[in-house]
Amino acid sequence: MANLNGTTSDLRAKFLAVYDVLKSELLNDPAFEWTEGSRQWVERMLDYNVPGGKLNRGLSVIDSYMLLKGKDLTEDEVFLASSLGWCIEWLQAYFLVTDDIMDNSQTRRGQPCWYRVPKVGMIAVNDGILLRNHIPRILKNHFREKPYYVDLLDLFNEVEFQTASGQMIDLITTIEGEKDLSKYSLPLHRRIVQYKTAYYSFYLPVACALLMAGENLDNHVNVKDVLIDMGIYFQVQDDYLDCFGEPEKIGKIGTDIEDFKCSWLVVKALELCNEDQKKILFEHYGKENPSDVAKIKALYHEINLQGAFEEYESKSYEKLTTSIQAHPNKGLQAVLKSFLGKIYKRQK
Ligand code: GPP
Ligand code: MG
Ligand code: MG
Ligand code: MG
Repeated sequence: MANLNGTTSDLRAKFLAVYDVLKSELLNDPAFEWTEGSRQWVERMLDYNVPGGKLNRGLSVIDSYMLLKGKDLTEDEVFLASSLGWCIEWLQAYFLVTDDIMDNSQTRRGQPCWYRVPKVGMIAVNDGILLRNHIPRILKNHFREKPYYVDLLDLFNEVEFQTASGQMIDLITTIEGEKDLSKYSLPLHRRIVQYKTAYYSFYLPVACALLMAGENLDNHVNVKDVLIDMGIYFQVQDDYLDCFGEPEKIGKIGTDIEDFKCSWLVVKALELCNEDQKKILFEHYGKENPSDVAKIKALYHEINLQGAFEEYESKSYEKLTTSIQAHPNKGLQAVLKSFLGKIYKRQK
């Protein structure tokens, strides 16, 4: 039976079962002399940070691989596609654990950010490094003999580099003493979110499925382009939800206004504001004080940013649908459509 995500509940259960297998292999990694304490630490850290999200990225690898093959997968193929899916969830856990420190965030997935858990603190930095190191270990355990092994390693390395570069430009626009709203623009926003979000969240799952299907990634540049555009739309939604989403639903409390982020909302606000409203923006954006944040939020309501977002959302949907329909390969069309269906008008 297909659930709202278009993934069968059976497949979701199989995917979750693979997490236990991978975790157990990592907790018995022969390259380290485990003790009771170290094993307990890593197990708790993994359970806290890896499986608790929407799992969209991970499940998409299985979905996409199935649509590319055009027939049911063998048990072995489901296991392998799930393992790659989990590698992306591990990558995501590594990014989120460290991003929450950099963004000074409070909560994630409805619980305190890992670094805010008592006795964790800055050990979370090393946990992030461990999460990142688990990925090539999982790949080595299950893909070493595959003809596409080198391409997989290269793919994860490229995408991690792109994400860290995007994160770098996300962060350096907020440097204390250099805060300047007039440098914020739609092209700068696009550059940040393309790199920090789109490659790892949208291109990576499909690229993993393409490699499993024996494809050469160089032949799929147009699929990549559509996925990048979808990823940009996804991060605009994330920026919108940071301010207008319900923390109970999105599982996190927004920090973009306090952090002086180059969010889609502030870029759009700069476009819509009159001179007086711009003064409010320049005076109160990027301050910790709740009364400054409240002034920015009131201004966002006054200029109907929600309406501007809804317009952006339907225009993006139309554009993406048109690009998907222009794609010659039916299997890939189905992959892209399934992705778009999962995120259109998301509330979390
Ligand atoms: C999302 O930004 C981007 C990431 C989580 C990538 C982080 C990359 C690193 C190399 C650490 P965000 O801060 O808007 O996400 P969220 O709203 O979930 O905190
Ligand atoms: Mg961030
Ligand atoms: Mg963040
Ligand atoms: Mg965000």
